[in-house]
Amino acid sequence: MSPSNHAERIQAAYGLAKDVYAEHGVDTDSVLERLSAIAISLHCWQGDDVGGFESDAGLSGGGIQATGNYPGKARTADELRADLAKAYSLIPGRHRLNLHAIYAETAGARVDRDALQPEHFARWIDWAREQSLAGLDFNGSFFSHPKADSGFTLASKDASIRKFWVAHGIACRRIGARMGRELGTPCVTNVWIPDGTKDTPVDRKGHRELLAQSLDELFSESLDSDALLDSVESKLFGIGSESYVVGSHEFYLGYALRRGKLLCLDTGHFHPTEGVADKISSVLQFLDEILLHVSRGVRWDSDHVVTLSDELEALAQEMVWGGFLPRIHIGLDFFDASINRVAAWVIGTRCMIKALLLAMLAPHGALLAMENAGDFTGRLALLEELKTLPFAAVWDAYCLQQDVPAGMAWLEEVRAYENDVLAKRV
Ligand code: RNT
Ligand code: ZN
Repeated sequence: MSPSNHAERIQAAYGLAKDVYAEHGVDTDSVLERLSAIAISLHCWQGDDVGGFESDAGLSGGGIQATGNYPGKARTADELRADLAKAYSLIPGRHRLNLHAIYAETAGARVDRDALQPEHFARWIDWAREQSLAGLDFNGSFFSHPKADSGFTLASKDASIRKFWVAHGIACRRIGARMGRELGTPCVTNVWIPDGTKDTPVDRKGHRELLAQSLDELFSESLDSDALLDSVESKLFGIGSESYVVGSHEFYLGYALRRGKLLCLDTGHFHPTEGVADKISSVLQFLDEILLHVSRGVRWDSDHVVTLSDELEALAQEMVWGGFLPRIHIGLDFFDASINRVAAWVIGTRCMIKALLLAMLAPHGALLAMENAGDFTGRLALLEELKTLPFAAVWDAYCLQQDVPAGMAWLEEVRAYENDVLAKRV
């Protein structure tokens, strides 16, 4: 089919779909306009398996693991930027980039984590501007480092280890603040540490007291919230920290509440049947804002590429139906090294956007009226009806409107990029 026929077919299908949704009281044009204002923060680390550019060693320690050896991973910051640019060009809307400290550019000089400066991210900031990204977010990298080899960082019983990582956290906040100031949108700067133990400890309390102290020192410098938002990320367990994780959910929920920080909820960091969707309207009763790390755990916190699963739909429904979008920073956190990495970004991000679109296309007012009237039969019937409304036509129209490939067409572009660029990285 010629491109113009293709576009015509999408427009025609959209016209019909628009009528169907209108019958349910939903204005698809205004939904698409609102959808285009939602920025997702793409995690840079899908592009190189969380390796960073400090050394050739790549990911080590920290209890997180990228598995697979698909060819073509980014080896330099320039390669990573090229891959990201390709991914952004295939994703509808204007989005953000989430960086980690290990992606610093130090012009060949060895700069340890405690000495990182905003200058080491100048090229990323310039590039974000060139690409008209919606903003940058940032993370301290408290893993893949000799000073994290004991399994403890901010909660270590060794004062010199804690001091080093506190200094890293302080450096990262300054970097985040610079990003936020330069781009005119607050940089969410996240702290996740791997601290924990393989086997049952006899002192759980000591490390938690130390973590609270270290965090207080790390956050002691007051920086403008127009430039920087701090978040803290909990975890249930990791490889090598199966029995005890210092920064548990309760720890950080309490810390975020008491200290006015953002809580980061990673969808892989809870028991497998525990849904993060249900937590949103609970924690947002008491917290101003949260950060999400949207991931897909398969049997464990495996960080698979996000797909359009029931869990993802539930997450989007809670954000949209609860009116919480202005208070939620949506970040992605997955890393699959067994498939084309650009495709992984594109699939995961497009699925996140699809889930938001689906939630926005639902006649929530009508559902709520039924629920409030005790009409649970009607609620169930309508919820199921919504699943087979012509969503794909609206999605394709959105892609067309945003000037990115509709349907599967994006994959051809990724395949061409693989042939021309990725396959040559040997
Ligand atoms: C680890 C956390 C953390 C990392 C990234 C690289 O379990 O989810 O967010 O995945 O920061
Ligand atoms: Zn995470």
